[in-house]
Amino acid sequence: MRIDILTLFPGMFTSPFSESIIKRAREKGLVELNTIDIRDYAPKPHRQVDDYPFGGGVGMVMKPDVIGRALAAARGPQTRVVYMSPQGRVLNHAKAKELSGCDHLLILCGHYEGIDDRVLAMVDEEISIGDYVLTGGELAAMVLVDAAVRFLPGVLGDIESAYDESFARGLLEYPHYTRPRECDGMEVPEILLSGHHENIRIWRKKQSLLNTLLKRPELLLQHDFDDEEKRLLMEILFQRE
Ligand code: 21W
Repeated sequence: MRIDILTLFPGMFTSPFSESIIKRAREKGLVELNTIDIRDYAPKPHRQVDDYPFGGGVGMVMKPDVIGRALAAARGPQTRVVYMSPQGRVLNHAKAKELSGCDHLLILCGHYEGIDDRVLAMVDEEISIGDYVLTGGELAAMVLVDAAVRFLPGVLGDIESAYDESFARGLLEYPHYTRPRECDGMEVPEILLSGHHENIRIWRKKQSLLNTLLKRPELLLQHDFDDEEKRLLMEILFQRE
């Protein structure tokens, strides 16, 4: 997979993409990551990338002609163009997975107060990372890249990818414990020490449901319950064992 990021601040991406799992994925050739400086497509001598808003108002607006040239130069025959925007659909597991299937992803980051609205006609979709205001699209693009790259085959080890089925299943994870058995007076649940794998599996499934009910109840509304989950949820709700 190739990912190109169009930004006025390519330097922001240097260390996040040179550490840990993303670094390893690049070294293995699983993803090719490039940043493209939008300013390279602004005409000399001033290299102006933004201008005053028509109709007046505060702040500057990024110029559509400059962005258009940068997009055109980076676009290939199979390119998916995403614009990071607070007005986009909010990123989730399914969208990250979908984008990880693209051959070529081109991500546009805005900065300053915004971008000329005609740029929307040049992109496939707008994606937000949540309902809060950032200073630009760069951090959001890093979040999207991180979430997508970890879906690429070979990026995560066998163990790490086995953990992954939590959001895929639409529930939160069950709680994890390691040594010591007692920490600050808090014990590891007895069942995890029992060696009874089937009971542990069921306990974890129930904890996963309980966790979701308590922390993210809205996830349950969309969840497709299997029979065992229905039974365990009944046990939780009606205190039956
Ligand atoms: C913040 C851009 C506010 C536009 C004209 C004058 C990308 C983001 C961003 C930003 C405005 C994402 C205006 C969650 C985010 C991003 C920078 C609005 C008003 N127009 N996901 N003033 N939150 N943010 N401009 O902020 O680019 S994805």
